[in-house]
Order: sequence, then C-alpha cells, then structure tokens
Amino acid sequence: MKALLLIDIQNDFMPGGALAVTGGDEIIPIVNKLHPQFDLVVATQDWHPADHGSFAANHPGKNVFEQTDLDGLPQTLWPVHCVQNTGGALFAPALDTRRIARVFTKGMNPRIDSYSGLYDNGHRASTGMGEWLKTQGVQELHVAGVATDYCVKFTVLDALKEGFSVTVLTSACRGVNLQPGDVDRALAEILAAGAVIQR
Ligand code: VGL
Ligand code: ZN
Repeated sequence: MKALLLIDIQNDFMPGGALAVTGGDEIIPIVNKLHPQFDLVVATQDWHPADHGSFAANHPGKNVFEQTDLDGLPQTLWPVHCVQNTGGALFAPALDTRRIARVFTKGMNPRIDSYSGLYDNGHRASTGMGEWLKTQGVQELHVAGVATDYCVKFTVLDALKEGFSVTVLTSACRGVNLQPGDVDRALAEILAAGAVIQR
C-alpha cells in the first residue's frame, strides 16, 4: 500500500509568507493531481508556539538565518513562522485537503525544532506518524512539499530508517537554498540513504 506524504504546504512557506520558499505555490496543482494514484494521503503541519526557540525573534541580539545552539543541538534561526492558530500556519488555500486522512503537527515543543514529520531534531519524541502508517498497512511513501533541504529531507531520512521505501517527487518539492546548492546536496543525501528521486 502506498501513501502520498505532503510536507508543510502552508501559507508561511508560500510566496509572500513569513518563510517563503521560491516556487512553493507551483507544487500545489501538481500534488492536487496526484491524489488518485494513492491509497492514502497524509500531511505534516509545522505548528509552533509563539515562544518557539527556532525563531530569531526569541533570541535578543541574534539575526534570522544565524546559526545557534538550542538545548544542545545546532539550530538555524528562522523568521517567526507557522505559529499555531495563525493564518500563516494554515494549509495553502489552493491545496486540495479533502483526501488528507491525517495531519501530523510538529514543532510544538519550544525547546526543540522538528524538521522531520516522524521525530524532533534530537529524536527525543515521536509524532506517531511512522507507527500509524504501519498500522494502515503502508510500506511505500511518495513525498512532496517544502522545504526540500529541511523538512522534506529529514522526513525522508527518518522514513527510510523506519523501513519505508521512499520516493521523492522533485517536481512537487521546493527548497530554501540558504546556501547555493543546499537543495542539490539534500537530494544527493536522500539518494545515498536509499530513496528514489523521481522528477
Ligand atoms: C521548515 C524551516 C523551519 C520546513 C520548517 O518546512 O522545511 N523549515 N521550519
Ligand atoms: Zn518551523
């Protein structure tokens, strides 16, 4: 059984959003058309409290995109984004959400970030996604969304470790590219870890 996994297709990651990903909106018509090919559609939602430690605004004197330490882990500092119950955290309105069977929220603990939809960045807590997908009989995941070099990448790496076979649909993914080449490096890492990269 195969599932389509939609990563963080939320307003704040769309052009004009707080943490805009270039071309993030271009993936929406593509993913909407994919639904009929899958037994199950699931989504992740970045869902931070306003005091989240990944926000530069919560570190006086520090700037956006600066590197810091958060509770013993390296942390990129982001603009305030995807705050719980704000418009920026909602799924992009053009996204067809009717077939989304479950949404896994992540990033709620202010002391740790959570790029992966399965675990936080320190692998301290599980979202339950991997276990739930297995109870649904899913073995194969096809992944689309944003950002290729953060949440898509870490979700794929965790899913591979949990034993899923994973295909990344690159035409339905967009990345941040904080450093030029970050997306290409992320895809190379994903490929080396055992995923299939599909255009
Ligand atoms: C993401 C940075 C911070 C993502 C989420 O969805 O890739 N990136 N929070
Ligand atoms: Zn976030």
